[in-house]
Amino acid sequence: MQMTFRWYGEGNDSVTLDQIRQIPGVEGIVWALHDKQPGEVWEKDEIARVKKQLDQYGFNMDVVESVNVHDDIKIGLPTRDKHIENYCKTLKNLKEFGVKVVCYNFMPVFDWTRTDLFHPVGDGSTALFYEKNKIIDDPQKMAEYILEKCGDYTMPGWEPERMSKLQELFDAYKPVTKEKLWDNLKYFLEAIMPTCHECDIKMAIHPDDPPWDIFGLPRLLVNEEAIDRFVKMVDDPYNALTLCSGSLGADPNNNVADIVRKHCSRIAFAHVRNVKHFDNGDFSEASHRDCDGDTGILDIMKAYHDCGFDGYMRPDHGRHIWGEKCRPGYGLYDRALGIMYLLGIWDSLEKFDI
Ligand code: DNO
Repeated sequence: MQMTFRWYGEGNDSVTLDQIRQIPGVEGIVWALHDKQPGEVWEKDEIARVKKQLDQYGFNMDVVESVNVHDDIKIGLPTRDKHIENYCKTLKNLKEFGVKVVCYNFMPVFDWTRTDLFHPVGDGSTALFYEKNKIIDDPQKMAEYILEKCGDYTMPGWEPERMSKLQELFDAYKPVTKEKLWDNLKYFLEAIMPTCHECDIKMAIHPDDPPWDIFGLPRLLVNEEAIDRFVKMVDDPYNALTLCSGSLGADPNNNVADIVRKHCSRIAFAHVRNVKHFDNGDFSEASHRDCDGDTGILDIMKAYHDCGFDGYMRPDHGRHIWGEKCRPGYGLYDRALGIMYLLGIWDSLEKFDI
């Protein structure tokens, strides 16, 4: 397993590479060109600039999160082929810099969705929170809230340019049923697989977060059955998974450790995050410590270890602690604590025969 840490880039993150270097065990930075719109080609000189920054600290740039997929591809419009061609150009440019895994998602309109980005946990810290009753019929209000709370930082998937055309986007997705979305995902993957082979880059899909339909939009990667379907649909080692324990774990019916055991060979990238459920269907994100949530962090780490997982891993969202001002879920302190917890489990599993 190789431990990594997500960083949004110079001038775009409250956390610095210098700080990340001081967290034990981090080998690589999970990065992206966050100013790129979905569909734009990532040019070599732009990638080289990031590489130079990471090189100074000895970090690898093996994992990109995300190269976002253009809505035309998800909707299945005739213009998708042009966007797929651009996607392949980006993959070829990334290959020049040794990138091995590209994390992406296939969620319509929104990326991950929460109703409160700074919900009090009760101990003075705050965490991302999902209140089921708030996600019913007003996506515009939701988008405005997210954009306002993010302040100067643009959240990937919530780009103000896209959010300003929300109604248009919803209209464009109207004919896209769940089955159509599956077809469009298959079309995309089959079109890019030859380039992935040529470039030795695994495409690692991120599950839908939360793992159910929202605002009437279909969502695909929501449970074990859907993941079974996904890996069989394009049965190729380069068609891989970003297994996000927090996304899948938001549904108490999902057993993430079981999914790890079943699909470990197809998991290229592991996001480890803990979630606490409430009886009414709400959930809150929690510290990485097993007993602080319901995701089964210990079982998940044991499953990865038992399977000999040799992919990339990162702590996922943290709480906001010690007064830190940061991107929602992406501060330094709680994610650094998370890494130490995950490495503590991993090192113990390595050393003792448990
Ligand atoms: C949430 C992230 C996601 C992820 C995208 C991948 O914090 O894990 O936003 O980066 O869904 O495209």
